[in-house]
Amino acid sequence: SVVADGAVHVPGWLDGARQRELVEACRGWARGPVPMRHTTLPNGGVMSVRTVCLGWHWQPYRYTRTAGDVNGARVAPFPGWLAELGRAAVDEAYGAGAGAGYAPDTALVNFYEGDAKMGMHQDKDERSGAPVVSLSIGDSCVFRFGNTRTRTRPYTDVELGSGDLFVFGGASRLAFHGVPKVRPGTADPASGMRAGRLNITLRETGFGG
Ligand code: MD5
Ligand code: FE
Repeated sequence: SVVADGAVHVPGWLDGARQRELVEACRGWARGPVPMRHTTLPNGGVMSVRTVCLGWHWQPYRYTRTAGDVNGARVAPFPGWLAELGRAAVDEAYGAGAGAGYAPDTALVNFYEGDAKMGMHQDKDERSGAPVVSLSIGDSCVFRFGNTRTRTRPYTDVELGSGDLFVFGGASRLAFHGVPKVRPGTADPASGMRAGRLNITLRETGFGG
């Protein structure tokens, strides 16, 4: 369903087998070369989610090839099959053919465990206007989709479940958003997640090379 201009939610887009494949892949990426970790913010705060990146490493608030804030290693490459999945996702959300030129070069994998959440923020460290593709697996959550002006109301709360696709493009690309709550124990075991919520976002950094 269309939540706002350019923001499209497709519940249950990933089948169980695809979810389990992604969970397995994330388990591998979480081990290295850059281990999944809680990101420390410049103000000294520590994010409650744990994150691992592919292609480019996001450290607040820039993209680098090596994880200077973790272990200095170069991040794992962004796999071609994940870009292909991203193009299929954009086709699904915006219509056949819409994904043809989509060339994501980074993925942020966020793992929400316990009472992990994410405060309202904008994603504006990318230099590309291309959409962000978001895939959710495991426990369901409340996703708060806001506006481009403030981190407060008006916003719309959307329930995201396992296998859901959300694409944020156009006017919604720079909207404030966050995850105020994950619902513990709601993961379908068929997703491959025993506990917690996994979110994979595909992005174009616009940095090239
Ligand atoms: C999550 N992750 O569920 C979300 C999904 C992040 C993050 O917010 O930055 O890692 S991505 C949601 C998103 C991306 C770009 C634009 C908008 C939402 N939006 O306009 O609402 O872990
Ligand atoms: Fe975000």
